Amino acid sequence: MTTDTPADLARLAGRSGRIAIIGRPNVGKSTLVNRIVGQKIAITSRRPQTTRHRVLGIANVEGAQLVFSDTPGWQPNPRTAMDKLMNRQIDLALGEMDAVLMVADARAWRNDDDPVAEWLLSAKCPRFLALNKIDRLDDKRQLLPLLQTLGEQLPDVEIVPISALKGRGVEILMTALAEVMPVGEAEFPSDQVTDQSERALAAELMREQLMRQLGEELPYAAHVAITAFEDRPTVTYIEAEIWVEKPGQKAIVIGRRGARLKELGIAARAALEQMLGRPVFLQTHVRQREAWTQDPFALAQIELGSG
Ligand SMILES: Nc1nc2c(ncn2[C@@H]2O[C@H](COP(=O)(O)OP(=O)(O)OP(=O)(O)O)[C@@H](O)[C@H]2O)c(=O)[nH]1
Ligand SMILES: [Mg+2]
Repeated sequence: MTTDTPADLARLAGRSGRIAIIGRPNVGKSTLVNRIVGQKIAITSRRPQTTRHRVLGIANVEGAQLVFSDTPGWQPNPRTAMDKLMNRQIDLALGEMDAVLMVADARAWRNDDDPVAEWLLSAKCPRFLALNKIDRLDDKRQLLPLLQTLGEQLPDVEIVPISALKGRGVEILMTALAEVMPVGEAEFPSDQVTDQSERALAAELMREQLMRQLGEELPYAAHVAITAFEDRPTVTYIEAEIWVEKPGQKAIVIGRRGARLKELGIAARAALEQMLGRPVFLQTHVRQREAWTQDPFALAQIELGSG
């Protein structure tokens, strides 16, 4: 437990750096970034492989600036072009870090956590492991054996139990991270929370609804492109295209008599209005684009996070 007094915290002032967050899919990386930043800047869902490209989340703590790179879940055996794209996004985040933070599930260590832990151990900067979802443990004592084993297996890794969803342990983690940041000027203005444009975030919020509402039916290959984003006098006018690969997928997204698409639109509009703080008029179209996941131009758009 940290018991910092205000005088202790003063040592954090004037520090600034980047932290890469890595972990297998679905452990709560994006939930943690949203919690840290205090706003929804990264989409989350129950499904693995929700995050596709690196997103920066910027937080300021006691005069220190922490810039987190949220990354897609690590894929040990990338097969498709999309898998490879996602792993490249992790490399990108790791190339620019001052600390690396692995996230794992506090309930159980899994085999696919191992390659991520190996990466963590090979990093040349301060290393942290957040054991997430402690709110789901029936008894906190369940954590002790895991803490002991990991403590032995991961020397020089600071381990912090957290609940990204409930916010538990997150301040302790942030203070510990701030302490190892290099002294230097803040990279971003103190009111900036992400590097993504509102337009790119709009595409992501729409895709989040696809991931959440379509569950297993979702064509993994669905993509959202924003084709218009205009601030008009009383509303922000947004046009979005949902790309799918097969006619059957198009029918799923549209639903019976358009019911599914309508639900998606209602939920996405609410999320967009919350993000923008103003009314939104949203038009959505579904387009079938055969094999777009093989199209380098379409993939490049995703890679650049341009929606
Ligand atoms: N109970 C509980 N659930 C959590 C916690 N953190 C995240 N979750 C849930 O875990 C699921 C996955 O969360 P994400 O933040 O999307 O996970 P991710 O690691 O970013 O996943 P990918 O982007 O697919 O790699 C969501 O349903 C979250 O609500 C937590 O602390 N407690
Ligand atoms: Mg994610």
